[in-house]
Amino acid sequence: APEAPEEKFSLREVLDTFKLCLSEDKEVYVEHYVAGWRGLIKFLNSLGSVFGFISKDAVNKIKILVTHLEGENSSEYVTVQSMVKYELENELVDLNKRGNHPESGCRTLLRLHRALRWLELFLERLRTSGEDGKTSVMCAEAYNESLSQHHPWVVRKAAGMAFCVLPGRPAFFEVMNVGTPEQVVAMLGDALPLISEVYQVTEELYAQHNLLDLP
Ligand code: 1PX
Repeated sequence: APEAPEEKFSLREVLDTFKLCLSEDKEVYVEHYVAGWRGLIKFLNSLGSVFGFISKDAVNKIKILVTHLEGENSSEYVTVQSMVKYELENELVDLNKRGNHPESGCRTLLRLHRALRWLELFLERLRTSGEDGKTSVMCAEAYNESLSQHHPWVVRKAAGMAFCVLPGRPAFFEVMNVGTPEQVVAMLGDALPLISEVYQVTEELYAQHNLLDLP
């Protein structure tokens, strides 16, 4: 086959982006967090249009964060820590019910943060699965343990239907474009602690400020 003009996209590079997310003093850079999600969405889109409703929502969330990142107060949005501080001090977050700030950075990032927990659980299952492991089951279990708790019935139903058409483990590993199954497993082993740390740091920050249930 002729050489593709653009290098084929590998999930390794995407997960590597999460390495860049944490600063030395454990602050989370919004820019790299967003970049990580962009790559994941690209991967999701390559799995087919059934996942369109999922990627559409994620793309919307990313757009909101980019608007903050590039807006007139961009310097307040460098890290998740500075964003939380800035938005809380300036009353830019709807804390108890939806109101004037449906697009706050805090509530928007929280949605991706919850999805990051799903990703962590799913990747851990993929990493430890056997050759005949079912991606749809791994995905559903990870979802039920995390994100689903924040979703209404219709969304859970639609998500469940989408999971059913996930490719099997071999094809799934193939699209990841990382190499042999052994290399995929090794790559996941490297990437997971990073994703997990980004998740933990964000989780603690949100817990400290009572932001885990933002409407
Ligand atoms: C090797 C594995 C890599 C897989 C990469 C897949 C990337 C998945 C990206 C999922 C991003 C999902 C963001 C969802 C944010 C959310 O929860 N939004 C809901 C709440 O938002 P609101 O503004 O209303 O408060 C919103 O209602 C969501 C609607 C869309 C349905 C979300 C279903 C999420 C399922 C996640 C699992 C993805 C399955 C991918 C299979 C590989």
